[in-house]
Amino acid sequence: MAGKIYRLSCRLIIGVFLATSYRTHYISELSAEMDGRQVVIAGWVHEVRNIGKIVFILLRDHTGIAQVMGKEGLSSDEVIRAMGMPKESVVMVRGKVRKNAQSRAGFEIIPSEIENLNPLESTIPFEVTGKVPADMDVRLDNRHIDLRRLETTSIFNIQSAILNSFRNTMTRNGFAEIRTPSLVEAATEGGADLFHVQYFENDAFLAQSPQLYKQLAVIGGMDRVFMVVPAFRAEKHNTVYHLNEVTQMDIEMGFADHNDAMDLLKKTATRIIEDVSQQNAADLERLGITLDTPKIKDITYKGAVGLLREEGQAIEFGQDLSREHEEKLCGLLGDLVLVREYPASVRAFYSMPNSDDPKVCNSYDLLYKGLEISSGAQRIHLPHVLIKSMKEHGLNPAKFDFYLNAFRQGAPPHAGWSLGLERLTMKLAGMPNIRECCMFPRDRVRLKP
Ligand code: AMO
Repeated sequence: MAGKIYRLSCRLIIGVFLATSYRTHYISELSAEMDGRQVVIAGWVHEVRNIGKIVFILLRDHTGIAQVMGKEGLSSDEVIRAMGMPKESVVMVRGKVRKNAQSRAGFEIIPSEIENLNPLESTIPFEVTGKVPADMDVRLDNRHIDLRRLETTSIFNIQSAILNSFRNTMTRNGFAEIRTPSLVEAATEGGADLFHVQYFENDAFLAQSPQLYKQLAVIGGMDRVFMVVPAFRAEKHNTVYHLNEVTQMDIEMGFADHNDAMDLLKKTATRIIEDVSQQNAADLERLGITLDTPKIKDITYKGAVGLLREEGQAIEFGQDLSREHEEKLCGLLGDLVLVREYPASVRAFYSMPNSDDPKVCNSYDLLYKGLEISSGAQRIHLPHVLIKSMKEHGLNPAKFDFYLNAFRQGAPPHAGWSLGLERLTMKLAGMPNIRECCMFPRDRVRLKP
């Protein structure tokens, strides 16, 4: 990796706005064509190399690594002082770009000044260079150091591009971004997986999703809304696919059914994959990922059960799909699979029963590379059907008075879905563990940093 300059990532579009008092350029903006140009770069000492007569620092910012020669420009005292700086010292380098065909990037920096901006007072807990691989828990305990690894930066560049693509697609399709509360009085998804909070004299919970609120916005006439929100799941799982605080990218649309929402989900998922593969080419390359945009295969839950049984999997109609089933379906059908019309018993209470087959509801999940990344449904908009479904799901309708009342006051048919940001990042960045794709993950045992 020494001396390698990475291509500009999608975040760095117009250099002129990015200069600060401490730098004129990001490292990825430098090139051999700038031979002779005075520049100021800033970042961390990645490595100090002393090869006989040649001494140099590899300076790293979040865009790449540059070779700063220690032999010329500075006096020998200054060189020695600079070379004595431990790895990960935070420095600013003034100097001149010099074309050098022998350097991997085709140029190097001849420094006139190397300033240590804040001398290290404590040792760095692991090697940022990756020469000595660090355990994931050690990296997560020291996330501010882990983020200095260019691979980690790439994961979050990809995540940023996903969010951007989602927001752009929604805005282009006439959706308005809204905020919904995280403190709620009752479960938004049903079930017992709730974090309890003492809310002054009352009990409250952290929202499992923005579900009820996005529906209220549509009933309120906003028609097309989207949101990016934290969702809190008190699930006791300890798997590589579950977090206890996730980020959901949700939408809800009025005067629409499940088919309309599924069409938009397919369009959005495809668009995100295309955008990431175009805009994050350098990040994907750094992570060793090749992305293609797969065609989406549709299958009903019933069809999926039949297919899985043919393949010798033990599954009965009425059972939810397991992780193994999801992996198998993607193996059989392709990277992107939309499974539709699940049995009502395995779906949330607000899912609309199917008019042709009351055993199933107008719900769907999108699987990507063997993992559920999204789920959604047409919602029940008829109050008497909603009350019946709540009772069948073991919920007390009295707890949902604000929600139920809305359905008695002119609620249009509506539908929506939610994409899990960290799961999607995980699959696009090719990470085996979801914790890698959440900057500060919350799991069964992790509550800091
Ligand atoms: P659901 O509960 O399926 O649906 O959540 C939507 C998406 O969020 C992600 N997700 C998770 N990711 C990691 N760890 C978890 N514990 C976790 N829980 C959920 C998944 C999932 O597909 N209200 C509905 C959506 C809707 O119908 O609009 C809901 O929240 O990627």
